[in-house]
Amino acid sequence: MSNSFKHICVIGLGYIGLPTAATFAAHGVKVTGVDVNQHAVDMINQGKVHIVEPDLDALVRDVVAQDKLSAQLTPIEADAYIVAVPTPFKDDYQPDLKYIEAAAKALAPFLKQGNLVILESTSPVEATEQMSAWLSEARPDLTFPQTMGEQADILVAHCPERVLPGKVLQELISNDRIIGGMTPRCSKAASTLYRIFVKGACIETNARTAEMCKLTENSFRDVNIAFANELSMICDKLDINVWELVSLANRHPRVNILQPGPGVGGHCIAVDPWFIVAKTPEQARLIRTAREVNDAKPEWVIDQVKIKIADFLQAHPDKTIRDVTIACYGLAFKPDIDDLRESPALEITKRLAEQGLNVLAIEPNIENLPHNIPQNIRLISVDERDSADIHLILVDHKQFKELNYDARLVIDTKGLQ
Ligand code: SAJ
Repeated sequence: MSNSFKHICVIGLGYIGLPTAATFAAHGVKVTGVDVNQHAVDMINQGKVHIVEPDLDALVRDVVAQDKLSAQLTPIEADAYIVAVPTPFKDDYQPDLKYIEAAAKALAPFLKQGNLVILESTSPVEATEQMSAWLSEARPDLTFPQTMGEQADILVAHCPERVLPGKVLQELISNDRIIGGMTPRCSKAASTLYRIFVKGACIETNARTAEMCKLTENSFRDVNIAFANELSMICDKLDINVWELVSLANRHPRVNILQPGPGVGGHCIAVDPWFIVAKTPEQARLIRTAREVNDAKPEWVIDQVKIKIADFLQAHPDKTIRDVTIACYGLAFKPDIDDLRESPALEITKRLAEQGLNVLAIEPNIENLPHNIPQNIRLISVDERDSADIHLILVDHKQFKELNYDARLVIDTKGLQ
């Protein structure tokens, strides 16, 4: 299929949509980005970014200056649409597709025969078919793959993103891409679109397999991290250094255990496995248990802190809990980034402050603490850490790897000691 994608419309300009829109624009495609957030739209149209991702600011500045990317609040006629909106879960861990529904309803009035609509958001199995059904309801004058197969007017596919925050711009281009069309013709069209910039392989499959593939990748990682986290709690009971254990076990040619930590954060790995559990609760027993193990890890870390506080107070009978100062090393959800969203490190730090401790937060990747956290947390630099009685390592930022922890009361959730 020759490339007939001259103008695309990307709906949702967040951590995935904006880098994708900017990368298409940098490869010569005219891109209209759409977001419901007026602030994001205004920033982008000024050539600025509202999210943090290495090199994204320069890329957006260039493509906006060249008139290749612009942003607005509502969709527009285009050759292809990419939906990259959030897919959270509700209180009962059921997926919430309201943003996909809203995007489908917003773009439907602009559809014309031959258009391709791609769902990029990580989604539960059958979400692509559901999106196509919403489009069809809104446009009874057009035909869609679920009823007309290869003869449909509109092509629909699921092409999940798989990029690692912090390396988005490289991985968008270099990663292999799973292309799940509702029909083979839909897959071919979507492959043609992504080949504009993807240097990895574009591998065609059906929409359900593509949906499940993305959920499987993140569940695989979650289960492996849960295994590591469970080992860390077992090793604590048995007085074994879990990091030494993992590194020794990983010398086996067919063993590759991930690293324990204070819990699993971010917006993907702690969410996506629930989409499998919600669909197949009877079968997804291991996947559910992994989620529960990882979600329970922050509580276990807090219990470890309580044990250390008790030790400290026993050694200092003149002091009470209000005299204890704890330094929390790292607030981000993983090393060497400034992203505090869904971060177990931040959660643990907040919970400790709520218990009345004096909390010093050491987070070299931020300049100010978020507004909504307890007042007794103070942001300090690494050099000021010696005013703390207890040292809690929560993130393996590169700055923390060089420090000496000798002669201090340390709780090390990342194996830096
Ligand atoms: N973590 C550990 N131990 C490890 C590795 C990670 O505790 O050995 C923790 C991290 O500290 C963090 C959480 O897991 O809190 C998630 O971090 P991550 O680096 O594993 O993943 P994300 O959320 O930044 O990105 C993942 C990636 N998925 C996989 O590696 C399978 C990325 O490729 C996906 O595109 C992304 O989710 C997504 O958008 O779904």
